Amino acid sequence: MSDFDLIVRGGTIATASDVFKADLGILDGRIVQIGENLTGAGRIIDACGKYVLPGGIDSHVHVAQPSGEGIVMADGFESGTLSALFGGNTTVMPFCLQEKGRPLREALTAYHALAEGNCYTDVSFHLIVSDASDALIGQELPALAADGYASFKVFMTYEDLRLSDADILKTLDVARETGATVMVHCENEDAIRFLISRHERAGEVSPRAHASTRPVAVEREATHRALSLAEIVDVPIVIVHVSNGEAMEEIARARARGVKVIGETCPQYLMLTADDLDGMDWEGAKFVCSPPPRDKAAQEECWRGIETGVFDLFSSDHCPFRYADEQGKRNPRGLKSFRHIPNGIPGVETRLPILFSEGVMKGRIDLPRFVALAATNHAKTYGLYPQKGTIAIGSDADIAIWDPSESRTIRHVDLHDAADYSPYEGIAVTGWPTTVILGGRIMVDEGKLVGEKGAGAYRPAKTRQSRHNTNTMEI
Ligand code: DUC
Ligand code: ZN
Ligand code: ZN
Repeated sequence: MSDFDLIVRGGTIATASDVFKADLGILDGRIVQIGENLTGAGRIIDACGKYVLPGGIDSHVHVAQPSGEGIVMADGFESGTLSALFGGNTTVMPFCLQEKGRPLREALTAYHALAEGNCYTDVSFHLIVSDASDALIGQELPALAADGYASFKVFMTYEDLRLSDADILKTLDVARETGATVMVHCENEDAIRFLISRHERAGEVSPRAHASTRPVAVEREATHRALSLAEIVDVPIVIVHVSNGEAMEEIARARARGVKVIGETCPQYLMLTADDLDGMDWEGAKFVCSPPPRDKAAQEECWRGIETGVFDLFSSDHCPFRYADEQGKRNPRGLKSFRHIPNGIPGVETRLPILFSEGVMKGRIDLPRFVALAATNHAKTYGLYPQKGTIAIGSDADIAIWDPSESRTIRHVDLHDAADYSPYEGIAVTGWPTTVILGGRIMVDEGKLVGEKGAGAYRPAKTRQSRHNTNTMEI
């Protein structure tokens, strides 16, 4: 009988703190040995010349999310997690949206049914609070947090989703009581409405106006307000999809005051600018997301945030809509005004290759920082650590083997999502995750899918309270 089911031999292993050469011994889905010259396995993977990294965790992904009348999100769990897998991820965290006036449990039952048997990666869910009713705040959220749904997203924008400051305070307070984590989308809806009216009156309705009606000040003000509300309640907070240096300054200032804040940025704020929304024939719609991409200077500021630790999380905010589709970007109302173009862009498969190529290969960050931004910090922030997000004895054998010499040009035809374009089309990258292992099962072998749909499963998350009780870590 073999000692291991699988050995990964001869690779350079990196965690968020160390880089070393060793073999990994995997048994029953977990890492059981890290050592030299391991032998005795049913299967041995030769990882010489490769990096052996924790499987990526993308903690900001939208799949199968109701997106308004006549609009359909391109990915469900099957294509969304397949695409994530090929991009070196082994866990993704999508959002379960509460329908207004309805219990969240109802939406969760339906969301679980969509995920069940369809996932290529593991999944864990965030909850979107769209209606902070007394029942939700008083009973549902505390019970759900204890049941493994330990993160709530609130919006300061979108007419049908935004919460008042009073409702955000209530949600933050439940998070404080239960040890859940609140993620905030920071943009001032009233200011956006004002600017949209002004643009429409002037006949400015093309996709470019999406960026002009959501300027930096809209995000900066809301970021400041969200941080102040968290400070008042005295609870940690995650500021998601930060796009620019002014919002970063708010985060740094709040930290200096003692607020526990986790900052997240995304590939679109490193690789795109508002000029991309200027494309001919409405092509700019392909880049409509919120907050919008800014300018070259903001890209540099976001890189500085990645290098210096303003950001702990690098997520895709994968939110896919097809372009040439009446239920997507080119829906009939969206062709008349930018404000009906669904917000969001695909990117779950390209997140890590972009960060690796632009970050590690260009010398902006080292391998441990890459691992922290790609996986470890997501697991720590959202209560999945140390089962997920690291290479350690006892952790799930979720591993991405990267070939640092593999050069590719990003082309949507090579990707696995169900959108019909990539906003990163034509970008050259060096380094790609060529083999991906989920819970000890080889899912992608040298670029070929060998694993099965349904190999991925739902994983409950721990609240901060239960993390303290079990001595697991936060960032
Ligand atoms: N917010 C997100 O987090 N994702 C896509 C769209 C949005 O507004
Ligand atoms: Zn958002
Ligand atoms: Zn999002």
